[in-house]
Amino acid sequence: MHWQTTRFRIALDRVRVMGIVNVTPDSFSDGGLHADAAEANAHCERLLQAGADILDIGGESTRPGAATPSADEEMARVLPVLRHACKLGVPVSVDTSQPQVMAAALALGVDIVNDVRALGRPGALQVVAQHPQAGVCLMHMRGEPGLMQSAGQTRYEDVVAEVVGFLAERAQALRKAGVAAERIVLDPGIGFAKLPEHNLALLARQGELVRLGYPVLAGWSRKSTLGVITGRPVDQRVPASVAAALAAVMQGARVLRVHDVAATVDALKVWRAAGLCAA
Ligand code: HH2
Repeated sequence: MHWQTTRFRIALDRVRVMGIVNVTPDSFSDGGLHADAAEANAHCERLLQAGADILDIGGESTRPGAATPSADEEMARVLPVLRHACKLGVPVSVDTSQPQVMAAALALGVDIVNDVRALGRPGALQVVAQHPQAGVCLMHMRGEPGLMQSAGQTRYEDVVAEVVGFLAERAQALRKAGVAAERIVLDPGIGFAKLPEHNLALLARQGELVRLGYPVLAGWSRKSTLGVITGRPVDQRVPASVAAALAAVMQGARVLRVHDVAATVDALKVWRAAGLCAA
């Protein structure tokens, strides 16, 4: 199994760690820490030293209630950092939902479009489909971040069936538009319009998503469900995040989107050494 992207064909026989670089003033766990380009560039390099396989760079916070930046504002945040990251020799992903930002990032040579709205904004799918081989991560969410945790958006009959059905449809729409299956990765969207019990059901039954045949990306890092389970604030969720990441691997995830790269890489090394799975 592999993930075809602009410059790299990423082998997924080994679990890959995607390090998060939030170039935002307001992200839920690290808002403002890497908000200027020089600091974000330095963070990219730190994550690579810690063992990240992929860098995921975003300029919009999707925490509940965060303000949506304009495309121009988002581009001013991320393009300088993407330009720098593309010189570092690893696959680079842009975390965005705006077609204009996707197009500008792909013009720079960025490898992957990671969209929490699964290319749902008008024009987004076309931007990715027109590119010959950029990778794409399609994530499940309902509504918009501002209101996604409201009661209407978190009511599910069967959350796993709905998420799997939604992602299957989105992947099919991309395939119809000419995007090869090997370019597509799916993500259940932990914490996006979901209560803790929904996130935990998606972990327990992640196999149903894996069975669609696309690689699965899991994003549990520092999320609030881990705070609910452990009673810990966001800056004390590293052990819980690593445990959740390993549980996701056990359930078939091949890419882990994380803030705490070194801790995750160490945990994967122990799993590999023990021969527990093809991690
Ligand atoms: N989670 C966040 C952002 N982007 N992309 C994917 N594919 N999967 C995720 O689970 C995911 C994501 C939220 O985390 P973070 O980037 O740390 O926070 P913020 O959105 O506040 O910047």
